[in-house]
Amino acid sequence: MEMNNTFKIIKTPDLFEKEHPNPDQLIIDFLAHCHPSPDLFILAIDTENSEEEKVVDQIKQLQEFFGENSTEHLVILFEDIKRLPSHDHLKKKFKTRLATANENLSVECKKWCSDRPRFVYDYKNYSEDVVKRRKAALEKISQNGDPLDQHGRKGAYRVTPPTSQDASAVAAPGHPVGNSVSEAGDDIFNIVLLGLSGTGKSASANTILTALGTKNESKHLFKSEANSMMTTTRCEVKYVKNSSRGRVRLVDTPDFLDDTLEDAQAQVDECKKYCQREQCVVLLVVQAGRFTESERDILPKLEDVLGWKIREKTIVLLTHGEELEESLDDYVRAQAGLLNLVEQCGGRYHRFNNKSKKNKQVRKLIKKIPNYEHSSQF
Ligand SMILES: Nc1nc2c(ncn2[C@@H]2O[C@H](COP(=O)(O)OP(=O)(O)O)[C@@H](O)[C@H]2O)c(=O)[nH]1
Ligand SMILES: [Mg+2]
Repeated sequence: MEMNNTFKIIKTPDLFEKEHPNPDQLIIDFLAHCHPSPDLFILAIDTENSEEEKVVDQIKQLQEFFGENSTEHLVILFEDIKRLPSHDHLKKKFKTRLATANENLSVECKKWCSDRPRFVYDYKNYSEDVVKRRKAALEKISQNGDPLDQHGRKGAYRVTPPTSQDASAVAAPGHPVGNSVSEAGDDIFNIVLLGLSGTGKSASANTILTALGTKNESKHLFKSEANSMMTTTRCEVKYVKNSSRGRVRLVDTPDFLDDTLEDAQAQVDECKKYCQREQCVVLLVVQAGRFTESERDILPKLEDVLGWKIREKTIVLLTHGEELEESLDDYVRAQAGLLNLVEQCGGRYHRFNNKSKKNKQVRKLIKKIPNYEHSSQF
């Protein structure tokens, strides 16, 4: 960030870390450190991970975090660019720059910063207010001598004090993004779970996580409890890579129709980011055997709250499926309110038994996702 011809360098932790417990916090911290906007992004790529599709994957993730035009303010730094002539077309495709790490880097960075208009982050994904509050909190922490930023604790940001020697640079780490091959457009498919408290949203998210994720990914489950109090009070996100095809983002949510939900608007805003994506399915979770009066008009109520017609992308997911004595079809048909809900969702419904470890129920669910055959992730 330019401050009277001085520069601040921010070395980020791994922004692409799939198992980070709170990926949004990583990005908010990043934005807080370089508020109002970073001037230059540096994506450092090591030779081992310089295959084109891995590089493209990271570029696209940066675009997802910081907007399409962020690549115009990006320098991709290779250990030796001369050995990678095939990457040259990336310059044109993403309007970005490629460079080799060398001792001229600081001078080069200055030049790169000065030869185009400033990058302006649009604060679409995260509100500027949240970022400013985080900025104030980080400043307080660093004044109090907390080692968070100063000593580069693993997973933390490292910020060099402003200096006129250094070039203005905000460095994104060159970290391999697994083996996922990126397809055209956004390569993440979003599965958003909505519904009343206690219906089994978190448990269902865990069933999917366990079926699709690697052993490691399935270790970090959503919190799901038999508790009449709301267990999930914030939107929570976890990623699974789902073999080598692409990533799936699971979004667990609190009960948006509960009047006692704190910070409700912020939670709704967070959720909207995911369910408004093209690549998205909403699972409207209902407990089988306990369809309540208040769930009769749950769909229009949720659409009202979210300001978005989710029904085209919604599957009604009936949990506690093992408790049904009749067939699922019979059960749905026998209840006018439930049948109406299912019909509003294009007739899509599915049964889950979250106490079962069988992956088949997840595979069958995925086949019911509208246009699932066009989703490269499955
Ligand atoms: N037997 C059974 N219990 C379930 C099922 N799904 C969820 N539960 C239980 O229902 C309770 C509430 O689930 P939770 O996922 O926390 O609901 P949420 O508030 O919608 O996230 C937990 O005790 C779960 O173990 C299911 O399919 N079968
Ligand atoms: Mg929950």
